[in-house]
Amino acid sequence: MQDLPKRFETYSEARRNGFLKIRDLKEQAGKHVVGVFCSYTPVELITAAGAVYVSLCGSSEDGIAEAEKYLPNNYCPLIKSSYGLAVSDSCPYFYFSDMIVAETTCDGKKKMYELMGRLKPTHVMALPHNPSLESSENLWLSEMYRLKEALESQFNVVITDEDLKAAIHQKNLERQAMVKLYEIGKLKPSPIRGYELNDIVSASSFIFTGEQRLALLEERRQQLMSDYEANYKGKASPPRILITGCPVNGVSDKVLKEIELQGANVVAFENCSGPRTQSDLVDETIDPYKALAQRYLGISCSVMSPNPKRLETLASMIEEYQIDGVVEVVLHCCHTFAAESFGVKEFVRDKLGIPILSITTDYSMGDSGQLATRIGAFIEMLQLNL
Ligand code: BJ8
Repeated sequence: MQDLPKRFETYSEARRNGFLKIRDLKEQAGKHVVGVFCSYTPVELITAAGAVYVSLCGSSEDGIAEAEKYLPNNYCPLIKSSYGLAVSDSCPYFYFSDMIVAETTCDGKKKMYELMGRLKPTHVMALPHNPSLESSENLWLSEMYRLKEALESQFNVVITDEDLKAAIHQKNLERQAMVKLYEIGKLKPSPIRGYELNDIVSASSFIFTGEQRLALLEERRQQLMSDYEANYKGKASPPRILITGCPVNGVSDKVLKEIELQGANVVAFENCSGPRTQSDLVDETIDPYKALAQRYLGISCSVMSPNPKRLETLASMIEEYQIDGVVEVVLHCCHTFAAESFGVKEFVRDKLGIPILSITTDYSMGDSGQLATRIGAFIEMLQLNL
């Protein structure tokens, strides 16, 4: 087992150190590595195949210029960054990946995966888009079996039901630990900045064993609880912000950090950095493949249509986290989140009566001044309302 880091590393530290860990896992422990891009990936199957998984989502401008040689300019920055880093051999995690597991989520990603298949063995799961249909669940169940076969054939292993059940159990424990960490944000005032919380969640994807992830998440949660009791309890809370929309790793400095620099606190995430992707467990009492199919089809990303669960989740999180304002982040050219923006604003502002700021942005810093002005005005308005 690798040495446990003494504390939770920052995202950039974890990303840098993770590269050495993954090299050792491959070269010394003989582990296979699977690159993944999305919360819909049933990672338990990868673990059950004896492999480790690593997120390959691009979160910086690096790679975008390279990607534009192959993909249209008007693609979302997450897709361009991910592909650009892969095709230019600039991402060590892509380099060490033996196989990519991806899904037909948005149009941009699924067409990008066709090109990625030229670089590495790429297994694309056919994700159905209407989660309420019985036929969707049947299709998604058959995709679980197809992934099992692909992993078995790629790595020359057999995935037993026992292996899979053990992987499901371990991942459920991690999800529960992650949700308990997110729920620190329910404390008022919260003892953690949203910028750091997002950093912890992102950094945890560069810890490659479930036991280590679990131990560090629990340790950080206990530190935060002690900090709350000693330094925060009974004090006034700054305006409490919920983030919704696209993944924010590539814009965290100019959005999350800026919100907190200007005096508010990001306490909740209704996106892929938050409990949306963690709170539902995989049912350990039924057939493991059926349980995986049901659980993963229940994720309320905007690639689903219709997607009523997102609004239900927003309503319950706004109440549970005592939210004063919502900031919606849409990455340029992300059609699914952009199209849901109208309904999200209507629901949050008109139905729930909560102010909402909608931001459309990309990974460049060119609009950071303009965003700072808009965020500042929004927070000032929230402060007046408190
Ligand atoms: S489950 S949010 S990780 S699809 S931002 S690439 S949707 S054009 S990242 Fe996502 Fe899975 Fe959904 Fe989460 Fe396309 Fe939009 Fe870009 Fe996106």
